[in-house]
Formats: sequence, structure tokens, C-alpha cells
Amino acid sequence: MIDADEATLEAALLRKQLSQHNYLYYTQDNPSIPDVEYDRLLRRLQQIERAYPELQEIDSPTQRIGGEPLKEFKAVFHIAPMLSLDNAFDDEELVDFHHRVTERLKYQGKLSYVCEPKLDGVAVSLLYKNGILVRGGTRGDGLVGEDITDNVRTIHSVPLRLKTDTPPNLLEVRGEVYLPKIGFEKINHEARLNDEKIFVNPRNAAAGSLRQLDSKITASRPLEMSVYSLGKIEGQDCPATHIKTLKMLESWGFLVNPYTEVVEGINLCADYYLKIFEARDSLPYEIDGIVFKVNAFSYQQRLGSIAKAPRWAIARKFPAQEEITCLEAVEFQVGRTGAITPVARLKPVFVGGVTVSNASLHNQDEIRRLNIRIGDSVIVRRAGDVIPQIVKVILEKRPISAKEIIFPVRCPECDSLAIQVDGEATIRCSGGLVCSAQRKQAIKHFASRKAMDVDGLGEKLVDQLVDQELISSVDDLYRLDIDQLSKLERMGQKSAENLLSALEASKITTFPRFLYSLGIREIGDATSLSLAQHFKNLEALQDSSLEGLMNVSDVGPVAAGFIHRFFSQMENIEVVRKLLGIGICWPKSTLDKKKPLPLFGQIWVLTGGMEAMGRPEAKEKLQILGAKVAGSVSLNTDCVVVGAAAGSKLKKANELNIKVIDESTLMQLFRQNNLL
Ligand code: 5U1
Repeated sequence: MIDADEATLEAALLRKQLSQHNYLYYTQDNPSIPDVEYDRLLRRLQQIERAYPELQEIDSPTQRIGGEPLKEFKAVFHIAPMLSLDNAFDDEELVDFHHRVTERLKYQGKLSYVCEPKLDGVAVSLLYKNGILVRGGTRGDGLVGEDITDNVRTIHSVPLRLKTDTPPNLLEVRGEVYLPKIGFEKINHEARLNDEKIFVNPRNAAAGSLRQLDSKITASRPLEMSVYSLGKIEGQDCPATHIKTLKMLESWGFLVNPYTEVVEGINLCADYYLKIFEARDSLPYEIDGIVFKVNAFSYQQRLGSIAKAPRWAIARKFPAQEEITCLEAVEFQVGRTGAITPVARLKPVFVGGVTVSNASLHNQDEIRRLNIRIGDSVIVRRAGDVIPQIVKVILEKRPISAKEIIFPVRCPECDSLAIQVDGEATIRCSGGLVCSAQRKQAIKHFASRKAMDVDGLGEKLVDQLVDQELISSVDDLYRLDIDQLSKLERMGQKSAENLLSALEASKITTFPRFLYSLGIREIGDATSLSLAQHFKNLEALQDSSLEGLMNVSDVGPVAAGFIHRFFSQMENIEVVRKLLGIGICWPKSTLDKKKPLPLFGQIWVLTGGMEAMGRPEAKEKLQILGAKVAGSVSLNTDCVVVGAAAGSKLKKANELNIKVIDESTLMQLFRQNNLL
């Protein structure tokens, strides 16, 4: 080991380097060294600090890993009250707020407002003395909170030392600690694996992670903090406006939400609300509204506060993503692969912008985990495009009449035995194609948009066709005639003709679509594409060994097993043979097979509305050219295609300097590759 003088110098240098890399990675989202290099620097600093404990400083990056567990949280007395916000639930209430502000101020022009996304997390105060973080506290009742200093130190976007040579003597800032969506999924995924408590939403997960007596647990959770206000500053002048204050805090190393904007007048506030509302699902964290704040501090002072909320700010809330409703019944649905899924029938409730009356309960394990009974009050959550979920039962509200959910021992559709395969949570009907429910689902899947895309063959029609024994297998579809079809319920001569034309048109397809339409277990559209690209033709795929299948990217041992079993069963080979005999075919790819795929290895993102074709079709063509199509823009994105009214993804692409093309350029690319 080096001597004490060298250790002092090296530790100081390492601390400086690590703080800067930490800032670039967590606050700027722009790392300049690989993770292994960061870890190497950190380990070296830990080594020096272990050898010379006197060198360990409270703002050392090594302090982010958590310390000794506490017995309890101490109280923190806030230097100035931590206020909460009044809410506006529609534009009218927002305009009322504006009128109250301008009347009090006797102001007539367009007032300047700062607009900020309202992050759905936990409000936290940070106290710095001479530039060093000395205390972190929860809001509590606004006057007294809990001391969570050890825990906030573990959050990488919280500076342990301000990035300035002239820090104020005292600085108190407030902001929101939150868990990005990805971190929430990760924590819950691990909790499920370890049979631990599942968090209902990212806010609960952030609160649970922050209120840990053992800060090492907090350190293991990928929390972030962005700041939104100044509680107190001493020994330095405070800027004159809120936006200048945020800029100052940003320059000192704090994370300020990048969508923060200043607008003039309340109408532009309403526009901002709409813009962020539309981008909401694509943001990497959850927000529950927008906060509008009068920008000038002189006006804020004149407006003051009432009770616990300031008169100069308002939160315009988004529609709730969680609501309480009642579980009225549970029905059991049989899927394509025989899986018997319990479906919750709920008292209809408006949540996340739609009326929800059903939710999947997945399987017996989920029912056990939720401890749910018929008649229970439940919390339903619908965030973004995600299908509604029951996230919690309100046990305190359980009525005495609540009934246990009993799984059927026989298939509710065909009465075959319901069996549970070892190691699987799912219960399946053992009837195979004897079961009309399985047949119906297989036919619906075959005709669906990503498969053979038979226009006009909806669920009700398939049910009628199977129930009336006009079809029992997918190939029967192509033998239907106009007489049979036009006699069906809600089916005139014209619709019958249209359906026959759609069936005829579906015969010309692509290899990946055909593969997907066969409904092999675990084989989705992306895997079908990988299989098609790998094997090039059906014979090669059918004849492949298990090992050969596992050589395909995306295909693991389980999926390989399902494919292998599918093509070793005579009835499946027979269906495939009949389909090809009927005339289903796919033109050989026009791409020159000797050349590598033109977009191989690239990641593309589609955003905004497209006119020439739907997004699924554009996505499929990009995949044929070798690209992966992602849902969000990141540093790895190669190109973003922008359609009409593109929003946050376009903004992010520009910020990250990523290539952007419009729809007509994309069509040109497809044309050049004979895909149009
Ligand atoms: N973005 C933002 N969230 N938020 C929450 N600003 C903001 N301001 C708040 C709160 C409670 O309070 C102000 C009164 C400072």
C-alpha cells in the first residue's frame, strides 16, 4: 500500500473523478466511461479508505452503498414548512386558479408560469452546509419529517457535494424521490422470484425503499431524485425567478426534470398539459399530473399561502390510474393452448381513461398471492397501454359473504379433465382439439392481424362457425362458401363476399406470418421472424433438430421443445400440408440473399401517426430488412421515423442527436428494397 501522503492525494483525485462520472451517468444520462472502469475506480477508493479510515469523508462516493442499520428514524424539523399543492382536475379549474392569481396580483398581461411534470414519488428535503449534504428528510406533516440521511446518500442523482467552488453556507432543496418504471419492474420481478411482497405501483415501491432502517436495502433500489424547489438559501443571493433557481440547482449537480418549461399565459399551460399527457406513457417514470408555478418570486411572495398549499402553484392532475371496485364474479376461460385462466368480472370502473370491467387473474398462484375472494373490494390499476390488473385487495372491506375462488377440476367448455403439469402454475384442459374453446382460439389466432390477417373474421363469427360445425380446423376456413356464410347471423350477401375475398387475399402471405399463425406455444411474432430468417424455408425448419432450433437467436430450450414437438405430431404436419395445398404461399424474399440485410443490427423507433401504412406493417417491413423496432428512444437507437404529431420521442431523438427521417423517406427505403 502507498504511504499516507500519496493515499491522501490519490483518494482526493478518485473522489473528484468518481463524483464527476456519477454526475454524468445519473444526472446527465451521458456516461463517459464504461461501468467496469467506474467500478475499478470505486474499488480503488474503497481500498485506500479501508487502509486509511481517517481519509473517509462524508461526501465520498463510497458512502453511497449504505451504512449500519438504524434502530429508528430521528425527527427532522424543516427549516421552512414543506408545502403541498392544490389540485385542478380540469381546464376550468386551471383557469379559475389563474383568475385567482391575476386578481390578487392585479395583473393584466400574460403571466409567466413554470410548467413541470409532477413525478409520482416521495417528497424529500435535502440540507447542505457549505456545499456538503448533511441531512435528508421526508416531508412528514410538512413541519416535522423523518431523518433519512443515510438513505438519500445512496441515491446517485443526489449530489453529496455541490458542484461549485463557491457554495452557499446553507442550502435546503426539495424534490421528488421516485423509481423509474424499469426499476419498479425489476424490483417486483425479483420479489416474485423470492416470494416476497410485491409493490402495487412505483410510488409505493419508492416510499418502501426510502423508509428502510437498513440503508443497504435502499442502496440496492435504483431510486432517482429530481428537485423542484428551494426551501432556503443563506450566504448567497437567491435568483429572482423559479426557473433561474432551477437552472442554478442544475448547475450545482442536481437533476431537474428535462421537460421543465416556461410559458407565457394560462392557455399555453393547457397546451403543455396536453403535450405531456400524450407523452406520459413513453416517459421512463410515472407522473400523475403537471405542476404550474408563477415564475417570479416577487409575485409568489405577494400571493403567499393558505393552509398548507401556496396560492402561486397548482397541480393539474391526470385521470387516476388506480381505482377501487368490487370483484363480482370469476369466470374461467380456455385459451388456444388449453390454459384455463381465471378472469375477474368487476363492477365497471373508469380508470386510466377507459371503463374496465374485466381483468385477468392469471393463475392459482396469483389468486393465492392476492388473497382474493368474490365480493372483495379491490384496487384496479391500468397504467398506459398495459392491460388492467388487480393489484391489491382491501382486506378491511372484506364482507362476511366473500366467497373463495374454486378452480374447476374439469374444462368449463368440453368437460375434459383439467390438469396441472408439474412445475407450471397454469391448469390446462386435457381435451386438445376435442375442446371447441381451444379450436376457436386457434382459429382466431390464425386469422388475427399479425398472423394471416383475415379482414372481417372476428371473434363472434369464428364462434358461430365452430358452434354450427361449419369448420373445425383452420384449413376448413378456405372451404367455406357463400351459401354457408350468408346464412349466418349478422352476415349479409355482401359481407359474405367480402370475407371470401379476404380469405383469398390472405393466401399470399409471408413466411414469418405463416409460422406465427400456426400458434405454436411460446412462439410470438418476433420469434417467428427469427426462425424464418434463420431457416429460410419451412422444410429446413420442420427437419431441424432441437440443437438446430436452439441456434436461432431468441429461441431457448423451452421454445425449441415446443417447436420440435409441434412438427413431430402428425396432425400438425397434416394441417400444414392442407394449408399449402389450398394455395397459401409466400413470395421468396426479394432481398439478395448473398448480401447482408441492409438494416442488420440497427435499432429503429416509429413515432407519430403514419398515413401510407399502419405501424405494424411498417414494423414488419423494417424487421424484414434486419432492424429491431423498439418502443422508446435511447442512446442505442439508430434511426427514428417520425409521422404526424410526433412528440417526446422526436424531442429525445434531437436531444441525443439521433438520425430522424420522415414517412416518405421510409417508404422510399421500402420501395428500394422491393417491399412496396
Ligand atoms: N414538479 C413538482 N412537483 N411538486 C410537488 N413541483 C412541485 N412542487 C411542490 C410539490 C409538493 O410543492 C411546491 C409547493 C414547492
